[in-house]
Amino acid sequence: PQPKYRKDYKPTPYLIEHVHLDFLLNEDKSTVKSKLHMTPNYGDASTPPKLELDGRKDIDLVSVSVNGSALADKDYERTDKKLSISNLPKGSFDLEITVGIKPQENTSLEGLYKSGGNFCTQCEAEGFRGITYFLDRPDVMSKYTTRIEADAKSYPVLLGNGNLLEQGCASEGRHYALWEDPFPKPCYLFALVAGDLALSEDVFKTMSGRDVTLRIYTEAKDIDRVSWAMESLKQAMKWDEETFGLEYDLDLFNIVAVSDFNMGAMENKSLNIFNSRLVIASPSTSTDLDYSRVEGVVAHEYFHNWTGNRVTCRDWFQLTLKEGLTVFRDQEFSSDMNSRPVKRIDDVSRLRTAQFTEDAGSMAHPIRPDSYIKMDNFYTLTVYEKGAEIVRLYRTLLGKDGFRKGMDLYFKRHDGQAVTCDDFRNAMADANDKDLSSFAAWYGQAGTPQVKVSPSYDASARTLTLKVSQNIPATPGQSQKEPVPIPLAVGLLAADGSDMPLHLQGEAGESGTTKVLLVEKASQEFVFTEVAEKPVLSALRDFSAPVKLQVEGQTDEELAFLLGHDSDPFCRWEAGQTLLRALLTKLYNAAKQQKESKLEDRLAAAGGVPETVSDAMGALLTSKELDGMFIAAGISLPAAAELIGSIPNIDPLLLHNVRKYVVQQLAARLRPQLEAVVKQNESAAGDTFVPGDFDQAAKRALKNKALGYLSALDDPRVSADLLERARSATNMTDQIAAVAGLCDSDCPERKTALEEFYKQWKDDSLVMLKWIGLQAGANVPGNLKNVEKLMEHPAFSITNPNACYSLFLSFLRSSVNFHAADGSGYKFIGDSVLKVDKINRQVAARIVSSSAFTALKDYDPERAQMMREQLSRISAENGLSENVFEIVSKSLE
Ligand code: BAL
Ligand code: ZN
Repeated sequence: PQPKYRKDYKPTPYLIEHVHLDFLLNEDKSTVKSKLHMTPNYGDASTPPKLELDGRKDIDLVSVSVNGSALADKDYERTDKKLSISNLPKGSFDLEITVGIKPQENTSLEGLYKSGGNFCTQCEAEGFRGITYFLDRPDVMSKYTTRIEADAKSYPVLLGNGNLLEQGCASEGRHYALWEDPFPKPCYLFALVAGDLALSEDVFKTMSGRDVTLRIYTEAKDIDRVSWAMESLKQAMKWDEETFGLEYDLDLFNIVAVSDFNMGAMENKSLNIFNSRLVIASPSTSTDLDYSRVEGVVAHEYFHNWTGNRVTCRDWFQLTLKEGLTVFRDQEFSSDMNSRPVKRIDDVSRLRTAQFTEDAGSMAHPIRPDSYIKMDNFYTLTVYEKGAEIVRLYRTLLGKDGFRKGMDLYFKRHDGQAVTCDDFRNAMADANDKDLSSFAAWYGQAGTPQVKVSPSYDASARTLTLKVSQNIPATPGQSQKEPVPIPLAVGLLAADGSDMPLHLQGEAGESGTTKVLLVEKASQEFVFTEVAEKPVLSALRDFSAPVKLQVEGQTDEELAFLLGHDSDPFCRWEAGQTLLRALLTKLYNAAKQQKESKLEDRLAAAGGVPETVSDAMGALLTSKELDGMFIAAGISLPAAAELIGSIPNIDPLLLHNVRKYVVQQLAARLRPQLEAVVKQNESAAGDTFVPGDFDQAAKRALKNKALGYLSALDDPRVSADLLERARSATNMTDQIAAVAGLCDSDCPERKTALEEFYKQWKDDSLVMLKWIGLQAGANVPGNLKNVEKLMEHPAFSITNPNACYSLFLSFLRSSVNFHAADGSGYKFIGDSVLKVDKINRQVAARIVSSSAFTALKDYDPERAQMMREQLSRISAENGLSENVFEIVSKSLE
């Protein structure tokens, strides 16, 4: 397969002003008739160029005509991927195409397919070409009308984009609906749904006083579990009006939940289609985390109506234009709805564990990639999460008002257009009269910048000098890197823990207590004056840029001090994490060096867990001033993924055992405090679960984190207590935490808890996903056999993406079993990728791209070799999808 390159972008020679689609949906074969009003976009060329429409080989072409005349064979040509038409008339013309497709056989879930007996679509990025031949690229924006016809009994609900124009009976028990979308859109935003669905309805009054009807559709059995999604939608609509002055533009907004969906959800114009796990929520079946995901994703898809739909991308290389910006917007929304510090910590943790890993692996790419084989492979953490961090840089530099001015100008200039990331940056720059051209480097370079800060205090001059340097490591295809502009927010703490006033040399006046330094060169110096005493540096406040920071000469005592006092919540949390990362690294290195004695003895000989660390964790655990959610995040150990890459040739099993040792040591030492915390945060009998109540959720988070620590003690009393909790829990957050606490140990309560959980929830497929995930991710040695058995279990279905993600992605997180020294875990994933690829290429690609196979160079040579063997085996497979091929071949380079 040939890659596509960003540099090769050319405008399309034809545009499509209007699209009329007529769907005749049937059980065996469905027919799609399209009538396209084509307009020339080729300038004054004397001969109209060839029209090349995208398609897929499973489309059955029935007829094609231009201006009402059927085309002769010589006028068109078909390949697996294209329909090329020549001898076209000059000027505008109508093109009519009729095709046959078989949605019921479409297991890729791209284009039109069936889920739970209902028809639905997923067209982003390039699924529309599986429905009919079309100019399947985002810079072709058209107005659509859609007629859908199907059997009235089996498919009573017929939904399309925009407004319902008419509906009625068709022949022989069939009915139809005609929809019109007044806003021009690219075909990736097209959607239809035909099915037997229940509906929940509400109304939102917009800021200009218009009533918008809001409808959520699900299978009938789930319809009483959509109130949280509806509430979240209304909050998001209100927030976007208040924050950005953005109002919804139609009188109807539909959300449909389907159970088979490759992604989380999709922002089709006025007809969002959602993976059911991101719509359906109830206290007994959903955790606090599930609730916050529903809130965030409902908002994200709604926000796309402006950032993505009204202003869309010129080409797919620009994906971060809409995704980075929309993730930033949903992060801000969730911060305003809940705890801002906790949201920031969660987002940074995710970025560091998953995006930093991606940025250092074989698939590393800039937020605006230069090339791809399959666009589906670039819906990545880099494009989404790092992209959101780059949008955040503008907000940090320009301030809230400056950022809003930039957004306003962006919409004023580009509403109704398909544009590029440069257009967004220019709007930010022009609205604020600033030169932001150096920010282009963030869009073009992969890799996580490493920033080193060396503070030195001169007592006699009362100055603090910060030497700051940056370095971006080489990534595949990019050996040389330019410095990027890095806003580095810093503060200085006095000995009493208070923030010192800041005076930056060369700037008049005081800069408050947090100063954003703009680091633009490979190395730079900044001097603070009038610094009355030797300060403790608080750097990268609020994680002001997506970089890895190292503060030279920082001691454990300083970190403990920052953990106790920093006014910046992110830096406070980060100080604890830095302490723990340093400890894990030190213990790992010690354990690695002397292999003779027992691991525990080796770790104890290396100093074990020092009191500085356990005291700091103990103080955090019992803090009265901090909320439970923050404390739970603060006492969590950094994920293994944060250390892989920073320790060469890592042995992941040894790292797992070192982490386990640290957890056990902390649990043993802090046991009385942990038990007290559990008691203090127990919910009172009769308490009702209130969705979105932060205080309640914070108590649960802290209690369950403490129980998690206690479970590491392998104490039969703790296991018995956890089993009792699993049985008596009144909400899923507590129930799943109790079962999870038992999952990594071989105690008898583990089996009982899992069996009882299954009996209780076997009829709820969303809860069963949790049950599958818990078992597949367990770190019990030899668990692979159970995971293989799970694949045969009725709760698992290989054609369902959620089930695959729960089983395979959870298994990838089991250090003990995925990284088993005999290579059995790697072989299992190799086999599974090949099996899934024959059914659903996007899911198969997601499994392999989430695996350590894409970062094999970070692992010990034996493991790296075994991973390579699996990659070679996959790449040799006949009929391998382009999706999997792209990831595997890059990982083998
Ligand atoms: N556009 C794909 C799904 C999402 O990011 O909203
Ligand atoms: Zn999105």
